[in-house]
Amino acid sequence: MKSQDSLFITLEGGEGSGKSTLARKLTETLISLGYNAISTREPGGTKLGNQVRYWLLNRDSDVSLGSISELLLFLAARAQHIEELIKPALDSGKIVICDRFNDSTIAYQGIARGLGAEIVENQCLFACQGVLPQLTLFLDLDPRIGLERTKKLSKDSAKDGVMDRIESEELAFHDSVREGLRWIAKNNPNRVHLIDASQTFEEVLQNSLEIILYSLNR
Ligand code: T5A
Repeated sequence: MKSQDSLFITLEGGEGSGKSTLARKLTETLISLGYNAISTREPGGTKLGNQVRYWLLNRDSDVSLGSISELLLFLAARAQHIEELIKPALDSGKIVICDRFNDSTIAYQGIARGLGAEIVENQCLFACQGVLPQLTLFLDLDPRIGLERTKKLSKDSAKDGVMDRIESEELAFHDSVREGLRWIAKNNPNRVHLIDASQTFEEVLQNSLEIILYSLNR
């Protein structure tokens, strides 16, 4: 195993932009190169996070959810995720790759739901207690392509093409998420790297690895 400093990496992007596939492959590749890396996702990563994920995403859940409750549930899952998994992993020198984090909350709840980017960012900072990503890969993709990929994936996995509560929002909502993520990338050029997710998966992986290895060897 290489001696390394910890690195907190987040993957951001719209539905079906390839984050989960990339998180898996990046972790495998970094481990094969001798790095100590783990991947996790939001909402999720802990028992509480997985329960909250069900309330947030499952369309069969009979829990009704307003925008503010939705925001606070994402943040409750995040606070627990940081305390239970992310901070201990970083403290022990690991590379942590997290599929979605604060930028998703700012883009989905702050911008697309209209709660306000600044107020949501402040709530995120409170939930994170100083644990923030050093590097973010933003997989930028037209939501029309991403949603098609997601539909195909859920068909193939016998979910019969059923979309979750947020995936099934209107296209205008997903366009607004993309604009929100682009705005965040523009305002955080040192942290956020935009990757064209319409390329082949191999190209996306190669671009991502180059950015991560550069950051690790700096
Ligand atoms: N959310 C989340 C909020 O509203 N606020 C928040 O604060 C947070 C944290 C999470 C939902 O919650 C919302 C956002 C989401 O709506 P989720 O199921 O975790 O729900 O949703 P996603 O993260 O969007 O997961 P998806 O699986 O839909 O998308 P991914 O992970 O981006 O895509 P992936 O890797 O599963 O790929 C989809 C398909 O495309 C193929 C893959 O093989 C797969 O079949 N693929 C490619 N095909 C062609 N070219 C490429 N380059 C490809 N890369 C992958």
